[in-house]
Amino acid sequence: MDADMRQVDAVIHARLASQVALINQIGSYIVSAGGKRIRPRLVLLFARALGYAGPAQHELAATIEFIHTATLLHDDVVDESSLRRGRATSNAIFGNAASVLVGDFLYSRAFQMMVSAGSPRVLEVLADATNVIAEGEVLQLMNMHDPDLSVDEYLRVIRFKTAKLFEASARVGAVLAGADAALEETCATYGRALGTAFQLVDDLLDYEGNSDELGKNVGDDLREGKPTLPLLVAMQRAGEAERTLIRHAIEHGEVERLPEIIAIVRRTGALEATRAAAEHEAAQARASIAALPASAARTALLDLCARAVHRSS
Ligand code: GRG
Repeated sequence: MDADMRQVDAVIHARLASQVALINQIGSYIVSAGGKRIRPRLVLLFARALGYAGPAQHELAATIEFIHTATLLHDDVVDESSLRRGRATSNAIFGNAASVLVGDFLYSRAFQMMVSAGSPRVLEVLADATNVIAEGEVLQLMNMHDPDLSVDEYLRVIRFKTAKLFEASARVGAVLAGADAALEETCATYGRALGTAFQLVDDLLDYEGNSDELGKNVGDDLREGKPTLPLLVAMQRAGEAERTLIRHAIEHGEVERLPEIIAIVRRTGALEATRAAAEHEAAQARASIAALPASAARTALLDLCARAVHRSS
């Protein structure tokens, strides 16, 4: 697997190349900062779990990492974030315009790569996924500063903005291996549940985590007035005065009272509730692939479920 991931990295570096210097500079800045490479790993693991060992997997795994990287560049501009992968964000260093445009380069390069892979089904999966991710971001924008957001609406956003690319990664691995529609759906169910668990933990780490380990600033969600599950649960469980404080912070994006809000979130058990929701999704992911033939790849997919929930970065 490590050798395969090195091949994916080689494709990433090769396909990053452009005749435009600033693209090379920003592209290698964000790519060399690393990242966990979970989505390309999913492509390889599903391909392998279903018996595929052909050459297209590295190219398509890299394609998905490019789509992911493009969304990060755009997201950091939208969120005005200053720290990502333990470094100053690209927007902080090179500015918003350059970040958005290099995101466009990576996104369109990903489409060149998937077209050359020559599978209409892969094209369809990735075109649909990127469209849903964009819908998720717009939905999230519409939900900003809304303390009355329902848990269902919150879950809809995370299934769109995050779980969809996990789902697409699993589907692409399955398509490569020639899976029929039912087997592709099995893999998609895993990806959707794992991606949902992953974002739930992302949202909890924004309150529980530590910026050094996370590589990004904690408290960013509150600063932006994002009503994530830790806050929604804390509001349900807190008394009147504390609920008013959280509502006000969501409405106005107040970060000054972050320590008080973290204390309420902790005391009401909202972090445990968020982790329990993530555990529930991870269990669904595990259950969905229980019937796949036993293999090292399937074991790695099962392990990934635990790692998605019990992580600090
Ligand atoms: C360019 C298709 C396209 C859409 C733009 C801005 C936007 C619309 C989408 C943003 C979607 C987004 C960033 C969702 C959050 C997903 C998430 C949890 C990112 C962090 O993933 P990790 O932890 O990152 O896997 P690393 O750094 O490990 O790669």
